[in-house]
Amino acid sequence: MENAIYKNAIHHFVMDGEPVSCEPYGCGHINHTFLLTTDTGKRYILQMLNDSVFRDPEGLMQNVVAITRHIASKCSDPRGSLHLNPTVDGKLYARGDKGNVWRLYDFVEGSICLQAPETPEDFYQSAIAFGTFQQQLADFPAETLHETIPNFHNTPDRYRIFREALAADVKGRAKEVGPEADFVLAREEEAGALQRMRDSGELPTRVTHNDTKLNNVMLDAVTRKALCVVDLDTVMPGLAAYDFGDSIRFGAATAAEDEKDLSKMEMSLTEYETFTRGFLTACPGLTEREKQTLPLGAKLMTLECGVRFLTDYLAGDVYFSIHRPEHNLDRARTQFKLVADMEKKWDEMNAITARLARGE
Ligand code: ADP
Ligand code: GN1
Ligand code: MG
Repeated sequence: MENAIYKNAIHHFVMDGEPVSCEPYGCGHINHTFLLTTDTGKRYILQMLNDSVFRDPEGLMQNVVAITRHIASKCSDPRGSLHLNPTVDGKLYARGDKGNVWRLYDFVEGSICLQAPETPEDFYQSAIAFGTFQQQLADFPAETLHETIPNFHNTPDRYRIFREALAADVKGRAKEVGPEADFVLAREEEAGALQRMRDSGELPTRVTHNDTKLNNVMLDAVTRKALCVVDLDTVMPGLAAYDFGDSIRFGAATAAEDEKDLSKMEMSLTEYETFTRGFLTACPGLTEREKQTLPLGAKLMTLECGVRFLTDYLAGDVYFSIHRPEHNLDRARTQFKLVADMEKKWDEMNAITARLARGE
């Protein structure tokens, strides 16, 4: 632990016992996450926030505190909400010696976190987790939240940034991505549909998580029931279709987000139905119009994520962590394959959603 980057961060926090180990943990693409264990056996999640992504750590941490308190007030199980540990001087986060922002959560004990559903019930439980999250925050004053990443799911704005990266071509990679760029640009009109409905007020603004990957859900290790959701950095005002859609993008996919063999990548209609049933059960207050837009959320969140991966590939891999040179390009390709598959299954996705929305 002597020379590690967290060395000067740890001593800022109030904790139970003395740290004995601290290891990199999880598969997130953005923050640096460590599992910290003390000599009393207590475990914590220590995180260094990615401050080039999150420019307002103070506002972000105020969001996290307000949201976790609100959720904690609504559930009896202490594992139903994340618990932040303050610094010795009562702050929500610490600054390391390089100015980095660090925070310390209790580890959610007796839990598991999956990269892909092992059973349909796991995916159903993730729908319960994200649906419950949105339901619990239905009475939270959304306007008091800081916008931690402005325009996060503003798909037209993601297109604007993509076009800029394609034109700038700082790494000379544009010549490698012709088919992918064509795929993106051919869908530009439809890509703006949710944003137009948000701007016109046709869809209500809700408090949304905005990063509803399966690996941001904790399940009980024994019962495998939903416990809570983690990764609250992007909780902001948004649309129900964002949270629903991003979950489908990641969890209803038949292959990993970075699978190279695209023939393995499809959107499972069975998983789609499973998730939709869980989400509508846990979050019954959606308007009819919101329910109708859920399939669109799945398609557009997937397209948007592919656009973001492709943009990052063009820009030289400056945003998402990569583990191989073409990682972002591989990720973009899986997302476009998924979008194409959703286009094929579009009528079925809508029929399933409508049937479940009618309670059948
Ligand atoms: P990132 O923004 O990099 O995705 P996350 O907050 O999602 O960071 O954390 C990365 C991983 O660490 C999660 O996918 C989850 O497996 C694990 N994790 C995060 N917070 C906790 C916690 N409080 N208890 C247990 N595991 C956690
Ligand atoms: C990032 O932080 P993580 O790994 O849960 C990203 C999401 C993307 C996702 C793609 C703050 O999520 O928006 O959908 O990667 N988070 C941020 O896997 O940009
Ligand atoms: Mg995460």
